Amino acid sequence: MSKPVSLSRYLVEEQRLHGKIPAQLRLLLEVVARACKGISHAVNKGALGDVLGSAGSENVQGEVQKKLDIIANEVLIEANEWGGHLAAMASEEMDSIYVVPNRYPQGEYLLLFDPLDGSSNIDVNVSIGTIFSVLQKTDSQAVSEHDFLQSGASQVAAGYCVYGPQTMLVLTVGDGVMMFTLDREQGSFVLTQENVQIPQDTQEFAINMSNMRHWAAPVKRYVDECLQGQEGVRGKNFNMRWIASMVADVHRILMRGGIFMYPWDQREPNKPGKLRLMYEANPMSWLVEQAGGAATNGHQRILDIQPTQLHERVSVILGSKNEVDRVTAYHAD
Ligand code: AHM
Ligand code: MG
Repeated sequence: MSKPVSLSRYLVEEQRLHGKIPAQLRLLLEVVARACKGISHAVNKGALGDVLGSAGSENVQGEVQKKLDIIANEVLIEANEWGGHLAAMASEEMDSIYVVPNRYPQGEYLLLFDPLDGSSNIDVNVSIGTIFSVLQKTDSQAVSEHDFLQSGASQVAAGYCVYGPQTMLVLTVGDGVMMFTLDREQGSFVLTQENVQIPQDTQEFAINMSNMRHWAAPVKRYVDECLQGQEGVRGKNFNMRWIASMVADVHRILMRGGIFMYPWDQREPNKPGKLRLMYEANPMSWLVEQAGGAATNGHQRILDIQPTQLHERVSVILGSKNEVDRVTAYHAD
């Protein structure tokens, strides 16, 4: 059996052999991975570490923060602020950007994250995760929120770490999607799946069906047709999964295909969707595209959306290409 490849070795080889990533980006990704290891330890402790339950505060989106949301946010900031590779960070749990303090050198990268996605699953021992996206600052002015407002197509790295039965880090630097499993005895992430590919077709969809009465017609049509099964226009039966952790739902889709939707709905008609563009939809969309899938908001490729706000929301349809194309076409009809 060939020797296991660690995340560090993978990144060094991406830097050295393929010229894909600069040294500073490699360092950044190593630090993010280390932070995820720390979050994984906290998640695993659960009630024994007094990390479960609500923190009694709300984030900028008016959502109740869990203790682990705040712990994960702090772990990511503390790990990343001193290394000299970042100019600033942005997070689902912080109202505005976090500029690297003056006492540390400033680098050229911008890191965005949802420190703990799937918060409603924290206290019930179901998979949750950290999602991250890396951008590059485009000018030499003092860093501001404006620097972050780049489309997802400008990302230089993106990924997530899922805290499930195994802790896995899933990464792209634009050279395919790689999956690393945390070896707890060695304390390192080991490459366990290379060049992940999502099957183009699927018989599995993921959507919160309780919102069905609020959906727009194209989404209703698509799901109705799936539910009709073999007797309907699709001529095949569909299965449904909804974990309510985007990280876990996207992980399943990367592993075996499927379509994930969190579309616009009439509950809050002025919001484009529930999920956040810059630190949820963009990194996941890039991973899915790098694995041969597709990601749209029903009208356009998510990675082409020009953000106007840090915490902007978006409608999300992603996964197996032929299914995403079908739902997108229904929006055009
Ligand atoms: P969060 O970032 O506050 O955890 O919210 C995002 C999560 C996604 O992980 C998941 O797909 C969705 O919210 C579930 O929403 P719902 O509870 O409406 O099904
Ligand atoms: Mg989230």
